[in-house]
Amino acid sequence: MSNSYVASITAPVNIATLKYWGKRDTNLNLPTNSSISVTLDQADLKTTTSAMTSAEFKQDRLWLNGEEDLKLSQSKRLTQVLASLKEKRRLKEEKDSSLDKISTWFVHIVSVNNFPTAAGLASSAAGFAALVVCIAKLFQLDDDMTELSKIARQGSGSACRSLFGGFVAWEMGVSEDGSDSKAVEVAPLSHWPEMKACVLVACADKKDVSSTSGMQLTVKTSDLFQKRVDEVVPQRFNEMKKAINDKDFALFAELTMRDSNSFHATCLDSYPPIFYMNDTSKKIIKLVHLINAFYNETIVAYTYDAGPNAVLYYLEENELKLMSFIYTLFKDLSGWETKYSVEDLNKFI
Ligand code: 2P0
Repeated sequence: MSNSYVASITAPVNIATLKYWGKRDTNLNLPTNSSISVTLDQADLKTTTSAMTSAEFKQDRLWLNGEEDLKLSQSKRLTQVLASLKEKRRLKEEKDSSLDKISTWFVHIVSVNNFPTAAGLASSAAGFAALVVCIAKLFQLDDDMTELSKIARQGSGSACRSLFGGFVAWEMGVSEDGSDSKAVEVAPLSHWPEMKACVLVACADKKDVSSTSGMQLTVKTSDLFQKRVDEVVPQRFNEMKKAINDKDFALFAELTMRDSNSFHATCLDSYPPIFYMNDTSKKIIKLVHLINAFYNETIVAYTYDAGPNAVLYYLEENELKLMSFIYTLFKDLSGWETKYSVEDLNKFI
């Protein structure tokens, strides 16, 4: 019998291009609509998580970014996720009596983000995805990523999409127990390796309205919300999957920008309204539309999560075209007035 087991893993951030916003079941984290995301390259934004289990440990403990996080270790979601993984390990031990009974031991977890936490850059997505995959590795579970995505989903909805690289769909499912609400791969990154993303940090502070409470307020109070989940998203979900499969950037970009706008419109339509974007975010939106108009081609798309920071999607072949504007203008967006026209952009390149 071993005295301890260890495992380590990294999980990348995913940024939704078709947004999850609204729960039909808050306990199981079941969404009101399906969503799609692109999982960013691991080298850039990621969570690294290590876990150890030992017969000597006296309680489950978690350190987040170097500090022990009492709030998280007492959180219902974390407890639920750990309990589900321990139950899977227990079933495995039941089938194979030669295995150590580590499902009864406590776990110590250390997790580090290499980017601002809770600033609308999907930190909970990478965090819970890393946690679930790390503990599954620690427990030597045989479940595939789609199966594990159902557990990650209970930690944080968007986390289920970070178990896959590339282009990922979270299928909302219809069952009450959540057994069909899971992440599936739409296409691997190798299908469209030219796709690139860049993050423009407009503000790295923590957001003041958490996603969980923000989406509940939207579900309860927004008139626009029902149309979004009944009509807009189901159609967009199929169109976006097709755009990805066809590698149709112009369509992918338009759907992405429209969906970001639609999601933020339901936030603004909540009562009291929720503002995630700031003035810099709005200037970036204006700039992106001007750049596309300047080239007479859609070369870049923006999307915003529950925060003011922009994620821009573009194809590698257009990187120089895009960055010539971004480098010149983003560092001084305070002087950038929204009244600029396409012709004015000539001054900046
Ligand atoms: C998304 N967001 O699809 C959307 C777009 C933010 C805006 O998923 O309550 O942290 O933990 O399930 O996953 C953020 O919500 O919320 C999110 P919970 P989560 O990425």
